[in-house]
Amino acid sequence: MRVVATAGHVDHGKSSLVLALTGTDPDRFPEEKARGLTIDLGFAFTTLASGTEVGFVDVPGHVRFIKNMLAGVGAVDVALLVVDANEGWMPQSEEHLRILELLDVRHGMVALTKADVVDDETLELAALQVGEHLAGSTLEGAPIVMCDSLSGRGVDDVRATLDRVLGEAPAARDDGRPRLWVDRVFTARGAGTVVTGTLTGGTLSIDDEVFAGTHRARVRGIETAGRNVSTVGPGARVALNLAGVEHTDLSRGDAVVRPSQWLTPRVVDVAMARLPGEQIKRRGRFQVYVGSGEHRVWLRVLDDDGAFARLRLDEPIPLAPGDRLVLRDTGRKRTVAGAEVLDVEPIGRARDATARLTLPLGRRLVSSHPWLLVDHVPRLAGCSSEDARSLIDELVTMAEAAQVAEWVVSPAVLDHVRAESAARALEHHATHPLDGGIEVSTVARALRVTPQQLRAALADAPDVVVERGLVRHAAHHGRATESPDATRLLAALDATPFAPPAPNDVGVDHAIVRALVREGALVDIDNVVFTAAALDQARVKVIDALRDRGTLTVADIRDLLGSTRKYVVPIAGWLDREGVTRRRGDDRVPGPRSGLRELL
Ligand SMILES: Nc1nc2c(ncn2[C@@H]2O[C@H](COP(=O)(O)OP(=O)(O)OP(=O)(O)O)[C@@H](O)[C@H]2O)c(=O)[nH]1
Ligand SMILES: [Mg+2]
Repeated sequence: MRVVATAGHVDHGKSSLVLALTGTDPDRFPEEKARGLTIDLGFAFTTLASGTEVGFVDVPGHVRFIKNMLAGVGAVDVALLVVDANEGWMPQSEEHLRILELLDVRHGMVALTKADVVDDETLELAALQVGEHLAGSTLEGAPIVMCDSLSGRGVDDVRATLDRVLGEAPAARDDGRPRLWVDRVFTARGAGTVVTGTLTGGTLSIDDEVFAGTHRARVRGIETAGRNVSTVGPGARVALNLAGVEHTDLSRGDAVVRPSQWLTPRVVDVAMARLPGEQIKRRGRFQVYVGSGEHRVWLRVLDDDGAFARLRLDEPIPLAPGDRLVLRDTGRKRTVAGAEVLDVEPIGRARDATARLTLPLGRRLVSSHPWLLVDHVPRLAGCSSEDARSLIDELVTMAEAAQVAEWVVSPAVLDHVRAESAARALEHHATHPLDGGIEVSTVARALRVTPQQLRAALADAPDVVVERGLVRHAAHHGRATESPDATRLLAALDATPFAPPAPNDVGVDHAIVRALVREGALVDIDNVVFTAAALDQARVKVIDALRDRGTLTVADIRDLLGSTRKYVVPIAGWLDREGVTRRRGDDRVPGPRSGLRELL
């Protein structure tokens, strides 16, 4: 299905043409029928010769209802511009064309209606005049077809031309991120809440969990062109039956989206497209039209040329880069500008924003998000996951970003983190030569990154290593054993291994003792420090003696090691804990780890 919106000045015959094309009068309200004036959006369907199904959104032409016109065209990319051949180009012909242009509608046709009330010459002149007005717009060169909607003359030509235009217009994009801008909300007997709208960006299916406005809901039923379906793709007129939300909770302008696929910003940075001759205050209130909605915004121009602005919305709505907005000056009741959303998560001060907004999307995201989560890219870029992947790959290929674990970072950020980590590690090694390095969490905090980010950044860093939760410089080994103090201490202890002097008496700092204990060169047993080698020797001597004698007393061990009780009591306790010996009364017998299985 394709969706086509009408456009054009009041009374030029939009609704009559939709009726002639579809057999459905799009004017739904008695008041509209009575006055012959469209007030609100109307909807109708038909199938063209090619088999293309078309959903029409018929908009009002009267300037008083421009808000409804904007709601109708917000999600549509093909237009049927209607011009009365007799009256010719009128103010809302112009304004509607400008609006279509600001919304970047690039496909469409013109129907010159009421061909029956003018002579051929007037008709030809009208066509020429319309062609001139289209020149330079996004609809330049669009086909112009004359018709009389009352008698039906030329209506087949309109159909055939529309069929051709739709065939040439690209199909609605499917980015896997459906968004339905709600244009009607009502309750249907036995069904509950129903919303209708134009679906873009992706597919919706029955049972999908969605956000409707700010409410969680579930899709209970889907109707399109009068048929119940279980799933519907982008570029269609859709009615959704929603469970879990009251119709009073929703209104025109809300969007139905899948959870967590969209950011719902209150502040967005945009590129401005001012209409010719319109001036825009540097700061001020405007009405902004997005999708099917009208919102109040506070606008602040960001640069001297007025090319960029920051908009503060009065309520959050799901937006993404590329979304088009229309700005109207409420005081002067005029459409003054369009805007294209560039940044849905503006970070930093407004006056710094311009430099970034001139960058292409990928580089812009990397520069505004120092640690950009890969999974966050579709929301920030307004694209599918596949397109996000290509965007990142391209940045990496162009050396404009690197991917570390699940993040995309600029080379500058990565270099900074690596260089700072190396510098901090070196600094730490200088003051704590015995430490293996500096805690990951300490460095992370100092560099304002998470420990996970730091680890990821350092994983392939050439001169920094992360080991046992510590960041160390690759050139630093941090082995206390290799320091002169350590060598001196170990030599002093080895001189009388089973009656070692206290490290204090050797004049060695306690920090070195701790480091050596950590590295396994020393063992601290109840505040008596032995070398690991001494304890190994003690183990061997005790096992040998047990093999000969079966049991040993503390006094036996003392004699065996040529030491005193002061040292032997801790050694015996250590042997027990190691499982080399086991206590039996005052005796030691072989323990489970003595290797003396025959004596156990
Ligand atoms: N003779 C003639 N009259 C037409 C034709 N098309 C529309 N009309 C008449 O023009 C008047 C306005 O037609 P509508 O279709 O309501 O015009 P509209 O553009 O929908 O008007 P709004 O929605 O209010 O902007 C009606 O009285 C129609 O009967 C046509 O091709 N020939
Ligand atoms: Mg109408």
